[in-house]
Amino acid sequence: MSRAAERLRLLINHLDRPSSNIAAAPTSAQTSTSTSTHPHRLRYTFDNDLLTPEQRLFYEENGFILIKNLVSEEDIDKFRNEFERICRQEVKVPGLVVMRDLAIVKSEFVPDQKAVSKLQDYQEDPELFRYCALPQILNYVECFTGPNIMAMHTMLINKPPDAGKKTSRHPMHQDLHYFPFRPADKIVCAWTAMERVNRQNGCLVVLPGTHTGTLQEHDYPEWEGGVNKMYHGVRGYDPQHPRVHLEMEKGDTVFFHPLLIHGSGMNQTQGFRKAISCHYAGADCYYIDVKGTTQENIEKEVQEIAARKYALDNEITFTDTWAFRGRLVQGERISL
Ligand SMILES: O=C(O)CCC(=O)C(=O)O
Repeated sequence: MSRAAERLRLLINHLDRPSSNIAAAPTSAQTSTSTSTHPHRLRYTFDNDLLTPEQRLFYEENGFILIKNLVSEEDIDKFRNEFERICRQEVKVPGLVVMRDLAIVKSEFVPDQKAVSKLQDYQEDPELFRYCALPQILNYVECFTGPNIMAMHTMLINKPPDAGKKTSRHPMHQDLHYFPFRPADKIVCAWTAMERVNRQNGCLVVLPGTHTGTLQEHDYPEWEGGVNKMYHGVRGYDPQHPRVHLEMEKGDTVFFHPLLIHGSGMNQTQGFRKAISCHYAGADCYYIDVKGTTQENIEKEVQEIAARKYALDNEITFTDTWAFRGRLVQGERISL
């Protein structure tokens, strides 16, 4: 047995014991949460010789892993530049959805590009889409999805300075709520900080270990200042669950499971907090019918938006909206 395999065997044995004292710490706070005494073997990761046994164990237990300094400054500056060009309307990207913060869009005093809180579906922008195909990102993604990889959902998030209504917060949620494909364990999000992110400018907040649970009901939270479009929040999670604030430097990247409960805080600075992200899925994932499930509400909302956007009376199914956006980034397109 190789040394790595031997280490892995020892770590797996360790998983057979209660895991409350694991504190592999690429993050800013206490991470371990599992109180289960049942063994949960390596279910969430594949071995492609990139993740160390400790990193695999960390993801298995916590549902995320943070990799420092993964994307170069040069690339991030190019993505920022492209974002600014899009905001100035110097480039028109087919299918791109430009989202505006609820509070800022109502203000008469903010120049247009400053009102952009998120670009969604940038897959037709060659410069931004380069992010999704960066080899160093895909090497990690493969540990979760396997070798055939689809980029399913792309975003550049430009969290604005909060205008006093707390609308810059992103409610706690599970990304799987938005996805009509499975299995969840072969889906992963890569989220890269485009500058230093911390608690002041609204870094990501995660509830470690929640990826081992099930998909919960989501809906718009009842926030006094209102909630941005499509920002559904998870109902009924445990507010006492330990939280980790993912403070990151420019280029650091976190990979996380689609059942992991996460959100982000208010931006209390005057700057725009930028991050670029992509959700990947194994190309052998399959679509499911969400009728009769907790995802019916998001299906309805997405279909209404798609019908308006493409002027097609409900002819577009929820599945179509994903099949149409998905792009192969490695290997072979199979069932997505
Ligand atoms: O970048 C953020 O603030 C949160 C992003 C996020 O969780 C999402 O868009 O699903």
